Amino acid sequence: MGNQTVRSICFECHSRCGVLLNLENGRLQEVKGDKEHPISRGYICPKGAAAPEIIYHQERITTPLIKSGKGFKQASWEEALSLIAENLSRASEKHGPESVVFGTGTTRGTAPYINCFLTAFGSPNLMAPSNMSGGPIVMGSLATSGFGMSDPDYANSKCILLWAHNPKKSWPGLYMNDIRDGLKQGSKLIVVDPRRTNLANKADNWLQIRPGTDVALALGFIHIIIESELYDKDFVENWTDGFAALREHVSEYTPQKTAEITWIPSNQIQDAARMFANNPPGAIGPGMGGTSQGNDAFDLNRALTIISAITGNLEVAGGNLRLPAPTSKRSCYGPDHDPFFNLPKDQALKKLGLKQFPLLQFIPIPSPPQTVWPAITDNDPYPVRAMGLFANNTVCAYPNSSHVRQVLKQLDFLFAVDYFHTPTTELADVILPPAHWVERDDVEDLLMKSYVFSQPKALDPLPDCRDEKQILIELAQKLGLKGFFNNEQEMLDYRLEYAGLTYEQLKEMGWYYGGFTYKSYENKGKFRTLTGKVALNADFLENLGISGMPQFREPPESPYSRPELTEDYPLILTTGGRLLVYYHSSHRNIASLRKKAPDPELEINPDTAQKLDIEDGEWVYLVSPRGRVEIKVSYSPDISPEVVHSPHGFWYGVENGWQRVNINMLTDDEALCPVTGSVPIKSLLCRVEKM
Ligand SMILES: Nc1nc2c(c(=O)[nH]1)N[C@H]1C(S)=C(S)[C@@H](COP(=O)(O)OP(=O)(O)OC[C@H]3O[C@@H](n4cnc5c(=O)[nH]c(N)nc54)[C@H](O)[C@@H]3O)O[C@H]1N2
Ligand SMILES: Nc1nc2c(c(=O)[nH]1)N[C@H]1C(S)=C(S)[C@@H](COP(=O)(O)OP(=O)(O)OC[C@H]3O[C@@H](n4cnc5c(=O)[nH]c(N)nc54)[C@H](O)[C@@H]3O)O[C@H]1N2
Ligand code: SF4
Ligand SMILES: [Mo]
Repeated sequence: MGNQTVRSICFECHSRCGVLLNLENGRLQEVKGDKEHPISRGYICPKGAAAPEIIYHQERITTPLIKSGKGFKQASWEEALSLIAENLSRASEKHGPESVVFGTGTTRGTAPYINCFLTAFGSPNLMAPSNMSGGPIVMGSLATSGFGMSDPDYANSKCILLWAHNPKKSWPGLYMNDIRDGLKQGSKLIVVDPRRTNLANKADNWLQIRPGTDVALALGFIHIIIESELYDKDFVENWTDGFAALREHVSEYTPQKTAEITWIPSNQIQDAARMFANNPPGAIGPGMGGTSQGNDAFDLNRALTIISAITGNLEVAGGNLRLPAPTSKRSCYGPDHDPFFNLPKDQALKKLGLKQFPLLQFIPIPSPPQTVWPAITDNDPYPVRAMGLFANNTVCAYPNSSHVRQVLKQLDFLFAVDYFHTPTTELADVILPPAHWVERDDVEDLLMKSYVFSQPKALDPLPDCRDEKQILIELAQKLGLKGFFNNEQEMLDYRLEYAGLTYEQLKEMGWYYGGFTYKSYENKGKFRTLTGKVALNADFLENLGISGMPQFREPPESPYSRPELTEDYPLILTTGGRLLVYYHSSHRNIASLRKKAPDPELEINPDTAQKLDIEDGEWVYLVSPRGRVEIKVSYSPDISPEVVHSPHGFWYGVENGWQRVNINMLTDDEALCPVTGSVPIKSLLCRVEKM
């Protein structure tokens, strides 16, 4: 077979870096960055380079498994899929198709096909972590400007504002070239983060915020920008509604009051707000997680969109661009997620989460996991009895892991599709082994850049592993579903319909670029909102019990909202700042990556640690009102004395690791954002105990 190189797209994370896959005698030897890729330009991170280790890992699941006693026994695909089909049919016959829920973790390619499957099956219930990931960004900006998410055009910006976002670790291939280009051309940099990250260290202004108080800071910014008359008067007059009400609303957020709430010195807040308004065009980067993980996540993303709008930065080069999404609603994040486009209305209205979060009827976001749990435990609003999980380590990913685990155990039937055993697959009745991204053809849209790439496979799946598209096709056949795809080709082409391409054509081209338009509202004469203008006061939401303007809410568990807890839990905990070498709970079993970050480390200010007589490198207990984990102390002068930070996703290699080192043992799943269902995992109370 000899040597061969296949040009493809890495899918170990969402950055979609271009890669060259070098094969020797049919075996993947090496992954290199592709210099010709328009965005990553040759960059590759250690996760991408580790693909051969992942594919040929001795722990990879390489055959279907069926639960047998306390363990699993190997099974044929025929047996495994028949068992799944039998159990899904049983649940559906007894309790209706809505009693079957499929879940995905962060989008890993299969989501659009899973939606189509659920439609054919008749269930409106796709569960995903969108409520703590991009969902609140989409909801907040759609409600304000009529477009769902935006591309921060850093490369052409004169002021880059990174808000709860550390792209050097989380989106290196996607954003770091742009940020470097922008900075090289003299762009200012403002970072809002409780930790002095590498980018915060380079910033003209680093605002070390008290976790969970971002809405107050954003309202403070708006106040300063308006009162200093630094807003774009033409834009505000011609293209926004509700300015007077907004001005009145933010009047209480004086620099003084904002400083008291956020613990950032008031002169610094004023400097930063003025810097952003005085250096157009300015681009705001909200990342995807940090601004979506609070009890006021909807309001934070509305407030950020308002800052962008009143400073004249919407849809201008160097500002925040509207995503044209070449694959439109067939993109992996597209509204094809939504039963309202697909199912009869009475069935769509059964979507879990609608009862608690009525806005989900108008803005298509999958069901928040926390709205699925009561259906499993209490038949509320109706029974959910069977579940299929694709690429989701549910137990470790979602807040309050002991609760999540208890809930999953109450299902009649659970199947999971994963490369490796996890604390979640352990609970499954059937486990199916998927093909790795190197082993599957796929369509990878890079929404933020208006690109869609082909991801041609370089290898066939290991003998008894299967492409998830194929798994869905075979399951649909077993269930006798009408209207689902017949082959993978149809599925790939379906994704590209809006781009007017077939997968074969895209493969020839490598990628398709949809381009951006600036100020599209001028041509159209309107924004895609109810009034045709940017809603600075979205009073139409008041019918749904949602305030027209962003409101700061004190985090549900903070020194001010729960002062009685502070004696036992004196520190503020924020979780989940990304580590470059890991994707969520994955990759801990990959030796080359684990070597780089072997232990979960608690970032703590040395002054705080010393007062507790705790040394650098010491293992301690970290305790919240919900539980206790073990963690290794890492002294960091870059975090304030009242705050500590823990990464998420650790469990592997530690006996009962999901319980002992998984930070979601401490997080809360009850105090949700009332509009989006977001969970406040960036701001909790905790204490550190010596072991
Ligand atoms: N390597 C790697 N990359 C990833 C992922 C991964 O697991 N690993 N996950 C991907 C996914 S699904 C997502 S959603 C994105 C997330 O992407 P981002 O949300 O951009 O995540 P981070 O880059 O870690 O940035 C979050 C920053 O917010 C700061 N922060 C913590 N609490 C607060 C707060 O209360 N206020 C403010 N202003 N800042 C706060 C943290 O210190 C951290 O530096 O990352 C994606 N990229
Ligand atoms: N405390 C805290 N918790 C958090 C966060 C935080 O910041 N703090 N961030 C949250 C966010 S933003 C998100 S998006 C969620 C993410 O949650 P998840 O996406 O569920 O994250 P993972 O733990 O990586 O679980 C993914 C599983 O999918 C498997 N896998 C990887 N690729 C594939 C594939 O192509 N096919 C299949 N079938 N399996 C695959 C991996 O082996 C892994 O076991 O976590 C959330 N959890
Ligand atoms: S940043 Fe790393 S893991 Fe993510 S796509 Fe690029 S190479 Fe792959
Ligand atoms: Mo996410």
